[in-house]
Amino acid sequence: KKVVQLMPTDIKEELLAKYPPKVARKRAKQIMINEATESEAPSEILANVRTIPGIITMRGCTYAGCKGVIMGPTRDIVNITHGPIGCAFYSWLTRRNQTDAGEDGENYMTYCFSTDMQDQDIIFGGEKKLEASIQEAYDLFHPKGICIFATCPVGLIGDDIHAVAKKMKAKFGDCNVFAFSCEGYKGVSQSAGHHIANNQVFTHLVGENEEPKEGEYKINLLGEYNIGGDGFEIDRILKKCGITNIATFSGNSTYDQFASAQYADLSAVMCHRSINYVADMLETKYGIPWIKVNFIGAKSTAKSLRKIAEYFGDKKLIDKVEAVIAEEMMEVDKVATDVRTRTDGKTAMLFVGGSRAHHYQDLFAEMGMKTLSAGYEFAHRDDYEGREVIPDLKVDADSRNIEEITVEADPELYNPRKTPEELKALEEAGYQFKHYAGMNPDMDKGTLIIDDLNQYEAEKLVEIMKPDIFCAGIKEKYSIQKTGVPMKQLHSYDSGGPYAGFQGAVNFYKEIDRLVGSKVWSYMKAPWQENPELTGTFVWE
Ligand code: CFN
Ligand code: HCA
Repeated sequence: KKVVQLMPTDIKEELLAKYPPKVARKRAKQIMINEATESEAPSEILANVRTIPGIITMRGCTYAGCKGVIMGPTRDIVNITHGPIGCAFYSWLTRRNQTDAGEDGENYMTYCFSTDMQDQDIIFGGEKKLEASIQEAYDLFHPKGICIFATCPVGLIGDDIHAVAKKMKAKFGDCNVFAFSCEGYKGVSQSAGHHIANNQVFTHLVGENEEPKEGEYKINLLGEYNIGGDGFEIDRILKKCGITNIATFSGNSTYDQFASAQYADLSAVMCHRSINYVADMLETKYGIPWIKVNFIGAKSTAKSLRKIAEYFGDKKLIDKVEAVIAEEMMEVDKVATDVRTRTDGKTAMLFVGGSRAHHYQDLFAEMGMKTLSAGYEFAHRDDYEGREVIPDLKVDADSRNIEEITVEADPELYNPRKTPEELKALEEAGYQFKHYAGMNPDMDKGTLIIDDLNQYEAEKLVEIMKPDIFCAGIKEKYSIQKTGVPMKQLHSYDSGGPYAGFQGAVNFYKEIDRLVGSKVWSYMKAPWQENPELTGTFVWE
Protein backbone atom coordinates (compact mmCIF):
# COMPACT_ATOMS: atom_id res chain seq x y z
CA LYS A 1 0.00 0.00 0.00
CA LYS A 2 1.46 3.31 -1.12
CA VAL A 3 1.53 5.74 1.79
CA VAL A 4 1.31 9.33 0.66
CA GLN A 5 1.40 12.25 3.05
CA LEU A 6 -0.61 14.93 1.34
CA MET A 7 -2.12 18.08 2.77
CA PRO A 8 -5.79 18.79 1.95
CA THR A 9 -4.65 21.64 -0.31
CA ASP A 10 -2.46 19.21 -2.29
CA ILE A 11 -5.36 16.82 -2.65
CA LYS A 12 -7.59 19.60 -3.91
CA GLU A 13 -4.93 20.55 -6.42
CA GLU A 14 -4.59 16.94 -7.55
CA LEU A 15 -8.34 16.71 -8.14
CA LEU A 16 -8.34 19.85 -10.25
CA ALA A 17 -5.12 19.19 -12.16
CA LYS A 18 -6.72 17.35 -15.08
CA TYR A 19 -9.38 19.99 -15.84
CA PRO A 20 -9.24 22.76 -18.44
CA PRO A 21 -8.75 26.12 -16.62
CA LYS A 22 -12.39 27.25 -16.85
CA VAL A 23 -13.71 23.96 -15.47
CA ALA A 24 -11.05 23.93 -12.75
CA ARG A 25 -12.06 27.44 -11.67
CA LYS A 26 -15.69 26.42 -11.22
CA ARG A 27 -14.91 23.09 -9.54
CA ALA A 28 -12.50 24.84 -7.18
CA LYS A 29 -15.49 26.63 -5.64
CA GLN A 30 -17.22 23.29 -5.02
CA ILE A 31 -14.24 21.63 -3.36
CA MET A 32 -13.73 23.04 0.09
CA ILE A 33 -11.23 22.41 2.83
CA ASN A 34 -13.40 22.63 5.90
CA GLU A 35 -12.65 25.42 8.28
CA ALA A 36 -16.02 25.74 9.92
CA THR A 37 -16.45 25.84 13.64
CA GLU A 38 -19.56 26.37 15.73
CA SER A 39 -18.59 29.90 16.61
CA GLU A 40 -17.22 31.25 13.34
CA ALA A 41 -19.05 32.16 10.17
CA PRO A 42 -19.33 29.06 8.00
CA SER A 43 -17.04 28.67 5.01
CA GLU A 44 -18.65 29.19 1.66
CA ILE A 45 -19.25 26.43 -0.87
CA LEU A 46 -20.79 26.66 -4.32
CA ALA A 47 -23.83 24.36 -4.41
CA ASN A 48 -27.06 23.78 -6.32
CA VAL A 49 -25.52 24.88 -9.61
CA ARG A 50 -25.51 23.25 -13.04
CA THR A 51 -23.10 20.36 -13.57
CA ILE A 52 -20.56 21.21 -16.25
CA PRO A 53 -21.46 19.30 -19.43
CA GLY A 54 -19.09 16.41 -20.06
CA ILE A 55 -18.60 15.67 -16.38
CA ILE A 56 -20.09 12.36 -15.25
CA THR A 57 -22.15 13.53 -12.30
CA MET A 58 -23.68 11.34 -9.59
CA ARG A 59 -26.89 13.39 -9.71
CA GLY A 60 -30.35 12.42 -10.87
CA CYS A 61 -33.07 14.41 -12.61
CA THR A 62 -36.08 16.52 -11.60
CA TYR A 63 -38.52 13.73 -12.48
CA ALA A 64 -36.58 11.41 -10.14
CA GLY A 65 -36.85 13.93 -7.30
CA CYS A 66 -40.59 14.40 -7.80
CA LYS A 67 -41.97 11.02 -8.81
CA GLY A 68 -39.27 8.73 -7.45
CA VAL A 69 -38.49 10.47 -4.19
CA ILE A 70 -41.50 12.38 -2.87
CA MET A 71 -44.61 10.77 -4.39
CA GLY A 72 -43.25 7.30 -5.22
CA PRO A 73 -43.41 5.86 -1.68
CA THR A 74 -47.15 6.59 -1.29
CA ARG A 75 -48.85 3.24 -1.56
CA ASP A 76 -52.49 3.95 -2.43
CA ILE A 77 -52.10 6.65 -5.07
CA VAL A 78 -51.76 5.45 -8.67
CA ASN A 79 -48.64 7.24 -9.93
CA ILE A 80 -48.66 7.37 -13.73
CA THR A 81 -45.51 8.38 -15.54
CA HIS A 82 -46.32 10.14 -18.79
CA GLY A 83 -43.29 9.31 -20.89
CA PRO A 84 -41.08 6.66 -22.47
CA ILE A 85 -41.16 3.36 -20.57
CA GLY A 86 -37.63 3.61 -19.12
CA CYS A 87 -38.50 6.57 -16.88
CA ALA A 88 -41.23 4.61 -15.08
CA PHE A 89 -39.34 1.34 -15.05
CA TYR A 90 -36.10 2.64 -13.57
CA SER A 91 -37.91 4.59 -10.87
CA TRP A 92 -39.93 1.54 -9.89
CA LEU A 93 -38.78 0.23 -6.47
CA THR A 94 -35.05 0.64 -7.22
CA ARG A 95 -34.97 2.98 -4.22
CA ARG A 96 -36.12 0.13 -1.94
CA ASN A 97 -38.88 2.19 -0.36
CA GLN A 98 -40.91 -0.38 1.54
CA THR A 99 -44.63 -0.62 2.18
CA ASP A 100 -46.98 -2.48 4.46
CA ALA A 101 -50.61 -2.10 3.57
CA GLY A 102 -51.80 -4.62 6.16
CA GLU A 103 -54.31 -7.36 5.39
CA ASP A 104 -56.56 -5.57 2.93
CA GLY A 105 -55.07 -2.10 2.49
CA GLU A 106 -54.59 -0.74 -1.00
CA ASN A 107 -51.07 -1.06 -2.33
CA TYR A 108 -50.18 -0.14 -5.91
CA MET A 109 -46.46 -0.34 -5.27
CA THR A 110 -46.20 -3.64 -7.08
CA TYR A 111 -47.39 -2.01 -10.32
CA CYS A 112 -45.38 0.19 -12.65
CA PHE A 113 -47.74 2.65 -14.40
CA SER A 114 -46.66 4.38 -17.59
CA THR A 115 -48.23 5.79 -20.75
CA ASP A 116 -45.36 4.11 -22.62
CA MET A 117 -44.91 7.01 -25.06
CA GLN A 118 -43.94 6.09 -28.59
CA ASP A 119 -42.59 8.08 -31.57
CA GLN A 120 -46.10 8.75 -32.85
CA ASP A 121 -47.11 10.32 -29.50
CA ILE A 122 -44.12 12.65 -29.69
CA ILE A 123 -45.16 13.71 -33.20
CA PHE A 124 -48.93 13.94 -32.79
CA GLY A 125 -49.10 14.67 -29.04
CA GLY A 126 -49.70 12.37 -26.08
CA GLU A 127 -52.71 13.89 -24.33
CA LYS A 128 -55.25 11.36 -25.67
CA LYS A 129 -53.03 8.49 -24.61
CA LEU A 130 -52.64 10.02 -21.16
CA GLU A 131 -56.41 10.43 -20.85
CA ALA A 132 -56.94 6.78 -21.82
CA SER A 133 -54.33 5.66 -19.26
CA ILE A 134 -55.98 7.62 -16.46
CA GLN A 135 -59.35 6.12 -17.42
CA GLU A 136 -57.87 2.62 -17.47
CA ALA A 137 -56.29 3.05 -14.03
CA TYR A 138 -59.56 4.40 -12.64
CA ASP A 139 -61.63 1.56 -14.09
CA LEU A 140 -59.24 -1.08 -12.80
CA PHE A 141 -58.53 0.20 -9.30
CA HIS A 142 -60.90 3.04 -8.33
CA PRO A 143 -58.14 4.70 -6.28
CA LYS A 144 -58.62 7.79 -4.13
CA GLY A 145 -55.96 9.58 -6.10
CA ILE A 146 -54.16 9.46 -9.43
CA CYS A 147 -50.98 11.48 -9.95
CA ILE A 148 -49.44 12.23 -13.33
CA PHE A 149 -45.73 12.89 -13.78
CA ALA A 150 -44.18 14.61 -16.78
CA THR A 151 -40.92 13.37 -18.29
CA CYS A 152 -38.61 15.34 -20.62
CA PRO A 153 -40.47 14.79 -23.93
CA VAL A 154 -43.78 15.90 -22.41
CA GLY A 155 -42.44 19.39 -21.74
CA LEU A 156 -40.73 19.53 -25.11
CA ILE A 157 -43.87 18.71 -27.10
CA GLY A 158 -46.13 20.71 -24.79
CA ASP A 159 -48.77 18.20 -23.65
CA ASP A 160 -51.05 19.98 -21.15
CA ILE A 161 -51.06 17.37 -18.38
CA HIS A 162 -52.81 19.71 -15.94
CA ALA A 163 -55.77 20.21 -18.28
CA VAL A 164 -56.09 16.44 -18.77
CA ALA A 165 -55.90 15.86 -15.00
CA LYS A 166 -58.55 18.52 -14.32
CA LYS A 167 -60.89 17.09 -16.94
CA MET A 168 -60.60 13.55 -15.56
CA LYS A 169 -61.01 14.68 -11.95
CA ALA A 170 -64.25 16.45 -12.89
CA LYS A 171 -65.41 13.42 -14.87
CA PHE A 172 -64.82 10.92 -12.03
CA GLY A 173 -66.01 13.07 -9.15
CA ASP A 174 -64.64 10.63 -6.55
CA CYS A 175 -60.97 10.53 -7.48
CA ASN A 176 -58.44 13.32 -6.98
CA VAL A 177 -56.41 13.58 -10.18
CA PHE A 178 -53.55 16.07 -10.36
CA ALA A 179 -50.30 16.46 -12.24
CA PHE A 180 -46.68 17.46 -11.76
CA SER A 181 -44.67 19.41 -14.34
CA CYS A 182 -41.49 17.67 -13.27
CA GLU A 183 -39.75 17.22 -16.61
CA GLY A 184 -36.33 15.73 -15.94
CA TYR A 185 -34.37 18.57 -17.50
CA LYS A 186 -36.09 21.29 -15.47
CA GLY A 187 -33.66 21.92 -12.66
CA VAL A 188 -30.01 21.24 -12.02
CA SER A 189 -30.80 18.04 -10.10
CA GLN A 190 -33.46 16.10 -8.18
CA SER A 191 -33.88 19.12 -5.93
CA ALA A 192 -36.21 20.98 -8.31
CA GLY A 193 -38.41 17.88 -8.37
CA HIS A 194 -38.72 17.91 -4.60
CA HIS A 195 -39.96 21.50 -4.73
CA ILE A 196 -42.51 20.77 -7.48
CA ALA A 197 -43.82 17.74 -5.56
CA ASN A 198 -44.02 19.70 -2.29
CA ASN A 199 -46.04 22.47 -3.91
CA GLN A 200 -48.50 20.18 -5.69
CA VAL A 201 -49.12 17.80 -2.81
CA PHE A 202 -49.74 20.75 -0.52
CA THR A 203 -52.00 22.50 -3.01
CA HIS A 204 -54.08 19.49 -4.06
CA LEU A 205 -54.05 17.11 -1.13
CA VAL A 206 -53.01 18.39 2.30
CA GLY A 207 -56.08 19.54 4.22
CA GLU A 208 -58.63 17.55 2.18
CA ASN A 209 -59.82 15.49 5.17
CA GLU A 210 -62.08 17.26 7.59
CA GLU A 211 -62.22 14.72 10.37
CA PRO A 212 -59.74 15.56 13.16
CA LYS A 213 -57.25 12.86 14.16
CA GLU A 214 -56.98 11.52 17.70
CA GLY A 215 -53.77 11.30 19.72
CA GLU A 216 -52.13 12.90 22.73
CA TYR A 217 -48.90 13.96 21.03
CA LYS A 218 -49.48 14.26 17.32
CA ILE A 219 -46.64 14.79 14.89
CA ASN A 220 -46.00 14.62 11.16
CA LEU A 221 -42.76 12.91 10.21
CA LEU A 222 -41.45 14.83 7.22
CA GLY A 223 -38.64 13.67 4.95
CA GLU A 224 -38.66 9.94 5.87
CA TYR A 225 -39.07 7.55 2.95
CA ASN A 226 -38.93 4.09 4.54
CA ILE A 227 -35.86 2.99 2.61
CA GLY A 228 -34.99 -0.53 3.71
CA GLY A 229 -37.71 -0.25 6.38
CA ASP A 230 -36.29 2.80 8.20
CA GLY A 231 -39.77 4.23 8.66
CA PHE A 232 -41.05 1.01 10.21
CA GLU A 233 -38.34 1.22 12.88
CA ILE A 234 -39.03 4.90 13.57
CA ASP A 235 -42.78 4.20 13.82
CA ARG A 236 -42.05 1.36 16.26
CA ILE A 237 -40.11 3.75 18.50
CA LEU A 238 -42.65 6.59 18.26
CA LYS A 239 -45.45 4.20 19.13
CA LYS A 240 -43.53 2.86 22.11
CA CYS A 241 -43.12 6.45 23.36
CA GLY A 242 -46.83 7.18 22.91
CA ILE A 243 -46.32 9.65 20.06
CA THR A 244 -48.91 9.54 17.26
CA ASN A 245 -47.58 9.88 13.73
CA ILE A 246 -50.36 11.48 11.67
CA ALA A 247 -48.56 11.57 8.34
CA THR A 248 -45.20 10.49 7.05
CA PHE A 249 -44.00 12.40 4.00
CA SER A 250 -43.86 9.94 2.39
CA GLY A 251 -42.55 6.49 3.37
CA ASN A 252 -45.34 3.89 3.41
CA SER A 253 -47.80 6.80 3.34
CA THR A 254 -51.40 6.91 2.22
CA TYR A 255 -53.66 9.46 0.56
CA ASP A 256 -55.47 9.95 3.89
CA GLN A 257 -52.29 10.67 5.80
CA PHE A 258 -51.41 13.58 3.51
CA ALA A 259 -55.02 14.77 3.58
CA SER A 260 -54.96 14.88 7.43
CA ALA A 261 -51.50 16.37 7.99
CA GLN A 262 -53.05 19.64 9.18
CA TYR A 263 -54.18 17.90 12.39
CA ALA A 264 -50.65 17.38 13.74
CA ASP A 265 -49.28 19.58 16.54
CA LEU A 266 -45.71 19.48 15.32
CA SER A 267 -43.76 18.58 12.19
CA ALA A 268 -40.55 16.64 12.81
CA VAL A 269 -38.34 17.12 9.77
CA MET A 270 -35.86 14.38 9.04
CA CYS A 271 -34.61 15.13 5.51
CA HIS A 272 -34.88 18.89 5.40
CA ARG A 273 -33.60 19.16 1.84
CA SER A 274 -36.46 17.30 0.22
CA ILE A 275 -39.44 18.49 2.26
CA ASN A 276 -38.65 21.88 3.84
CA TYR A 277 -41.20 23.53 1.57
CA VAL A 278 -44.07 21.45 3.00
CA ALA A 279 -42.77 22.10 6.53
CA ASP A 280 -42.86 25.85 5.91
CA MET A 281 -46.28 25.77 4.23
CA LEU A 282 -47.78 23.72 7.11
CA GLU A 283 -46.43 26.29 9.51
CA THR A 284 -47.67 29.28 7.52
CA LYS A 285 -51.10 27.97 6.64
CA TYR A 286 -51.97 25.88 9.72
CA GLY A 287 -49.59 27.24 12.36
CA ILE A 288 -47.83 23.89 12.85
CA PRO A 289 -44.23 24.55 13.89
CA TRP A 290 -41.42 22.33 12.71
CA ILE A 291 -38.19 21.12 14.23
CA LYS A 292 -35.32 19.20 12.70
CA VAL A 293 -34.75 15.62 13.83
CA ASN A 294 -32.34 12.86 12.82
CA PHE A 295 -33.09 9.21 13.45
CA ILE A 296 -29.85 8.06 11.82
CA GLY A 297 -27.59 7.05 14.71
CA ALA A 298 -28.63 5.81 18.15
CA LYS A 299 -27.49 8.97 19.93
CA SER A 300 -29.17 11.13 17.31
CA THR A 301 -32.36 9.11 17.73
CA ALA A 302 -32.30 9.65 21.49
CA LYS A 303 -31.63 13.35 20.97
CA SER A 304 -34.49 13.67 18.49
CA LEU A 305 -36.95 11.91 20.80
CA ARG A 306 -35.93 14.24 23.63
CA LYS A 307 -36.41 17.23 21.32
CA ILE A 308 -39.96 16.11 20.46
CA ALA A 309 -40.77 15.46 24.13
CA GLU A 310 -39.34 18.82 25.07
CA TYR A 311 -41.59 20.52 22.54
CA PHE A 312 -44.70 19.06 24.16
CA GLY A 313 -43.17 19.73 27.58
CA ASP A 314 -45.32 17.13 29.28
CA LYS A 315 -43.64 15.22 32.13
CA LYS A 316 -45.45 12.01 31.29
CA LEU A 317 -44.00 12.04 27.75
CA ILE A 318 -40.53 13.14 28.88
CA ASP A 319 -40.36 10.23 31.38
CA LYS A 320 -41.65 7.73 28.85
CA VAL A 321 -39.09 8.83 26.27
CA GLU A 322 -36.29 8.47 28.82
CA ALA A 323 -37.48 4.97 29.73
CA VAL A 324 -37.60 3.94 26.06
CA ILE A 325 -34.11 5.33 25.40
CA ALA A 326 -32.68 3.53 28.44
CA GLU A 327 -34.24 0.24 27.39
CA GLU A 328 -33.23 0.47 23.73
CA MET A 329 -29.68 1.65 24.40
CA MET A 330 -28.76 -1.54 26.28
CA GLU A 331 -28.54 -3.61 23.09
CA VAL A 332 -27.05 -0.67 21.12
CA ASP A 333 -24.24 -0.14 23.66
CA LYS A 334 -23.45 -3.84 23.80
CA VAL A 335 -22.98 -4.12 20.03
CA ALA A 336 -21.21 -0.74 19.73
CA THR A 337 -18.66 -1.71 22.40
CA ASP A 338 -17.92 -4.95 20.59
CA VAL A 339 -17.57 -3.51 17.07
CA ARG A 340 -15.51 -0.56 18.21
CA THR A 341 -12.67 -2.89 19.10
CA ARG A 342 -12.33 -3.44 15.33
CA THR A 343 -13.70 -0.25 13.76
CA ASP A 344 -12.17 2.43 15.98
CA GLY A 345 -9.92 4.76 13.97
CA LYS A 346 -11.08 3.49 10.57
CA THR A 347 -11.98 6.02 7.90
CA ALA A 348 -14.98 6.71 5.67
CA MET A 349 -16.08 8.87 2.74
CA LEU A 350 -19.72 9.73 2.10
CA PHE A 351 -21.17 11.21 -1.07
CA VAL A 352 -24.96 11.00 -1.13
CA GLY A 353 -27.98 13.09 -2.07
CA GLY A 354 -28.98 15.98 0.14
CA SER A 355 -28.96 14.80 3.77
CA ARG A 356 -27.50 11.35 4.29
CA ALA A 357 -23.89 12.37 3.66
CA HIS A 358 -24.33 14.40 6.84
CA HIS A 359 -26.68 12.20 8.88
CA TYR A 360 -24.66 8.99 8.43
CA GLN A 361 -21.55 10.58 9.87
CA ASP A 362 -23.24 10.22 13.27
CA LEU A 363 -23.43 6.44 12.86
CA PHE A 364 -19.78 6.24 11.81
CA ALA A 365 -18.78 8.43 14.76
CA GLU A 366 -20.59 6.02 17.11
CA MET A 367 -18.29 3.31 15.74
CA GLY A 368 -15.21 5.46 16.31
CA MET A 369 -14.81 6.00 12.57
CA LYS A 370 -13.65 9.28 11.08
CA THR A 371 -15.16 10.87 7.99
CA LEU A 372 -12.30 12.09 5.81
CA SER A 373 -14.37 13.61 3.07
CA ALA A 374 -18.06 14.07 2.33
CA GLY A 375 -20.44 15.95 0.08
CA TYR A 376 -23.95 16.17 -1.26
CA GLU A 377 -25.12 15.56 -4.80
CA PHE A 378 -27.66 18.36 -4.87
CA ALA A 379 -28.06 20.01 -1.48
CA HIS A 380 -28.16 23.80 -1.14
CA ARG A 381 -25.81 26.02 0.80
CA ASP A 382 -27.92 25.98 3.95
CA ASP A 383 -27.56 22.19 4.13
CA TYR A 384 -23.80 22.64 4.20
CA GLU A 385 -23.60 25.73 6.35
CA GLY A 386 -26.33 24.70 8.70
CA ARG A 387 -28.11 27.80 9.71
CA GLU A 388 -30.80 29.73 8.04
CA VAL A 389 -32.61 32.94 8.49
CA ILE A 390 -36.29 32.57 7.90
CA PRO A 391 -37.64 35.89 6.75
CA ASP A 392 -41.32 36.77 6.83
CA LEU A 393 -42.91 34.30 4.50
CA LYS A 394 -45.40 35.78 2.12
CA VAL A 395 -47.49 32.83 1.09
CA ASP A 396 -50.88 32.98 -0.54
CA ALA A 397 -52.21 30.67 2.11
CA ASP A 398 -55.94 31.02 1.60
CA SER A 399 -56.05 30.17 -2.04
CA ARG A 400 -56.38 26.44 -2.66
CA ASN A 401 -56.01 26.80 -6.41
CA ILE A 402 -52.51 28.09 -6.53
CA GLU A 403 -50.25 26.34 -9.02
CA GLU A 404 -47.05 27.50 -7.43
CA ILE A 405 -46.71 28.76 -3.90
CA THR A 406 -44.17 31.52 -3.94
CA VAL A 407 -42.06 32.47 -1.00
CA GLU A 408 -40.69 35.96 -1.30
CA ALA A 409 -37.49 36.20 0.60
CA ASP A 410 -35.09 39.05 0.95
CA PRO A 411 -31.93 37.51 -0.53
CA GLU A 412 -29.77 39.43 1.90
CA LEU A 413 -31.59 37.90 4.86
CA TYR A 414 -31.84 34.50 3.26
CA ASN A 415 -28.11 34.27 2.80
CA PRO A 416 -27.09 31.96 5.62
CA ARG A 417 -23.56 33.27 5.76
CA LYS A 418 -23.93 35.35 8.88
CA THR A 419 -21.66 35.67 11.87
CA PRO A 420 -23.14 34.93 15.30
CA GLU A 421 -23.06 38.67 16.03
CA GLU A 422 -24.99 39.48 12.85
CA LEU A 423 -27.52 36.79 13.70
CA LYS A 424 -27.97 38.20 17.19
CA ALA A 425 -28.56 41.68 15.81
CA LEU A 426 -31.18 40.40 13.37
CA GLU A 427 -32.86 38.40 16.10
CA GLU A 428 -33.09 41.52 18.24
CA ALA A 429 -34.60 43.32 15.27
CA GLY A 430 -37.47 40.83 15.44
CA TYR A 431 -36.61 38.30 12.73
CA GLN A 432 -37.48 34.68 13.31
CA PHE A 433 -34.82 32.04 12.95
CA LYS A 434 -34.52 28.37 12.55
CA HIS A 435 -31.12 27.16 13.63
CA TYR A 436 -29.96 23.75 12.66
CA ALA A 437 -26.73 21.88 12.29
CA GLY A 438 -25.19 21.50 8.87
CA MET A 439 -22.48 19.34 7.40
CA ASN A 440 -19.63 21.88 7.60
CA PRO A 441 -19.77 22.87 11.27
CA ASP A 442 -20.24 19.21 12.24
CA MET A 443 -17.17 17.97 10.37
CA ASP A 444 -13.58 18.20 11.56
CA LYS A 445 -11.37 21.03 10.47
CA GLY A 446 -9.24 20.12 7.48
CA THR A 447 -11.67 17.56 6.06
CA LEU A 448 -12.61 17.83 2.39
CA ILE A 449 -16.18 18.81 1.57
CA ILE A 450 -17.03 18.38 -2.10
CA ASP A 451 -20.27 19.30 -3.81
CA ASP A 452 -21.58 17.28 -6.79
CA LEU A 453 -18.61 14.89 -6.77
CA ASN A 454 -18.12 13.17 -10.11
CA GLN A 455 -16.87 9.84 -11.34
CA TYR A 456 -13.35 11.07 -12.06
CA GLU A 457 -12.89 12.83 -8.74
CA ALA A 458 -14.35 9.86 -6.80
CA GLU A 459 -11.76 7.48 -8.18
CA LYS A 460 -8.95 10.00 -7.74
CA LEU A 461 -9.97 10.70 -4.14
CA VAL A 462 -10.05 7.01 -3.28
CA GLU A 463 -6.71 6.47 -4.96
CA ILE A 464 -5.08 9.26 -2.94
CA MET A 465 -6.76 8.85 0.45
CA LYS A 466 -7.56 5.12 0.52
CA PRO A 467 -10.51 5.22 2.95
CA ASP A 468 -11.57 2.02 4.71
CA ILE A 469 -15.04 2.43 3.24
CA PHE A 470 -16.65 4.56 0.53
CA CYS A 471 -20.40 5.30 0.59
CA ALA A 472 -22.41 6.49 -2.41
CA GLY A 473 -24.87 5.04 -4.95
CA ILE A 474 -25.22 2.37 -7.58
CA LYS A 475 -23.34 4.27 -10.29
CA GLU A 476 -20.28 4.49 -8.06
CA LYS A 477 -20.42 1.02 -6.55
CA TYR A 478 -18.45 -1.09 -8.97
CA SER A 479 -15.82 1.42 -10.01
CA ILE A 480 -14.95 1.90 -6.34
CA GLN A 481 -14.81 -1.81 -5.59
CA LYS A 482 -12.44 -2.19 -8.52
CA THR A 483 -10.04 0.14 -6.72
CA GLY A 484 -9.95 -2.39 -3.87
CA VAL A 485 -12.00 -0.37 -1.38
CA PRO A 486 -15.27 -1.68 0.16
CA MET A 487 -18.35 0.20 -0.94
CA LYS A 488 -21.67 0.61 0.85
CA GLN A 489 -24.68 2.11 -0.86
CA LEU A 490 -26.29 4.70 1.37
CA HIS A 491 -29.24 5.22 -0.98
CA SER A 492 -30.68 1.73 -1.33
CA TYR A 493 -28.55 0.18 1.49
CA ASP A 494 -27.68 -2.55 -1.06
CA SER A 495 -29.89 -5.32 0.28
CA GLY A 496 -29.71 -4.23 3.93
CA GLY A 497 -31.50 -2.05 6.44
CA PRO A 498 -33.21 -0.66 8.34
CA TYR A 499 -30.43 1.63 9.56
CA ALA A 500 -32.58 4.25 11.29
CA GLY A 501 -33.47 4.24 14.99
CA PHE A 502 -31.99 1.95 17.63
CA GLN A 503 -32.31 -1.41 15.89
CA GLY A 504 -31.14 0.24 12.69
CA ALA A 505 -27.97 1.42 14.40
CA VAL A 506 -27.25 -2.13 15.53
CA ASN A 507 -27.76 -3.37 11.94
CA PHE A 508 -25.44 -0.68 10.60
CA TYR A 509 -22.65 -1.34 13.13
CA LYS A 510 -22.64 -5.02 12.23
CA GLU A 511 -22.73 -4.39 8.48
CA ILE A 512 -19.90 -1.84 8.50
CA ASP A 513 -17.81 -3.96 10.87
CA ARG A 514 -18.11 -6.81 8.38
CA LEU A 515 -17.26 -4.59 5.39
CA VAL A 516 -14.24 -2.75 6.79
CA GLY A 517 -12.89 -5.99 8.23
CA SER A 518 -13.03 -7.83 4.94
CA LYS A 519 -9.99 -7.84 2.70
CA VAL A 520 -11.72 -9.37 -0.28
CA TRP A 521 -11.69 -6.25 -2.48
CA SER A 522 -8.03 -5.55 -1.87
CA TYR A 523 -7.15 -8.99 -3.27
CA MET A 524 -8.98 -8.27 -6.46
CA LYS A 525 -7.19 -7.36 -9.63
CA ALA A 526 -9.06 -6.24 -12.71
CA PRO A 527 -7.98 -7.98 -15.96
CA TRP A 528 -6.25 -4.83 -17.19
CA GLN A 529 -4.24 -4.60 -13.97
CA GLU A 530 -2.83 -8.08 -14.49
CA ASN A 531 -2.35 -7.71 -18.24
CA PRO A 532 -2.08 -4.02 -18.96
CA GLU A 533 -1.01 -4.53 -22.54
CA LEU A 534 -3.52 -7.06 -23.79
CA THR A 535 -3.56 -7.18 -27.56
CA GLY A 536 -6.02 -8.93 -29.80
CA THR A 537 -7.13 -9.20 -33.37
CA PHE A 538 -10.54 -7.90 -34.23
CA VAL A 539 -12.34 -10.04 -36.76
CA TRP A 540 -15.27 -8.52 -38.61
CA GLU A 541 -17.83 -11.14 -39.51
S1 CFN B 1 -34.24 8.72 0.60
FE1 CFN B 1 -33.68 10.84 0.69
S2 CFN B 1 -32.62 11.56 2.43
S3 CFN B 1 -35.04 12.41 0.12
FE2 CFN B 1 -33.24 12.69 -1.01
S4 CFN B 1 -32.02 14.08 0.09
FE3 CFN B 1 -32.35 11.00 -2.66
S5 CFN B 1 -33.33 9.11 -3.11
MO1 CFN B 1 -31.09 8.68 -2.98
S6 CFN B 1 -30.87 8.21 -0.82
FE4 CFN B 1 -30.59 10.37 -0.99
FE5 CFN B 1 -31.47 12.07 0.68
FE6 CFN B 1 -33.54 13.28 1.44
FE7 CFN B 1 -32.79 9.15 -0.99
S7 CFN B 1 -29.40 11.44 0.59
S8 CFN B 1 -30.26 10.80 -3.12
S9 CFN B 1 -33.40 12.80 -3.24
N1 CFN B 1 -32.34 11.01 -0.68
C1 HCA C 1 -32.58 9.08 -7.57
C2 HCA C 1 -32.83 7.96 -6.62
C3 HCA C 1 -31.61 7.53 -5.88
C4 HCA C 1 -30.59 6.88 -6.77
C5 HCA C 1 -29.61 6.07 -6.00
C6 HCA C 1 -28.33 5.66 -6.59
C7 HCA C 1 -32.08 6.52 -4.80
O1 HCA C 1 -31.82 9.98 -7.27
O2 HCA C 1 -33.15 9.05 -8.63
O3 HCA C 1 -27.70 6.41 -7.34
O4 HCA C 1 -27.90 4.58 -6.22
O5 HCA C 1 -31.81 6.71 -3.65
O6 HCA C 1 -32.71 5.53 -5.19
O7 HCA C 1 -31.04 8.64 -5.22
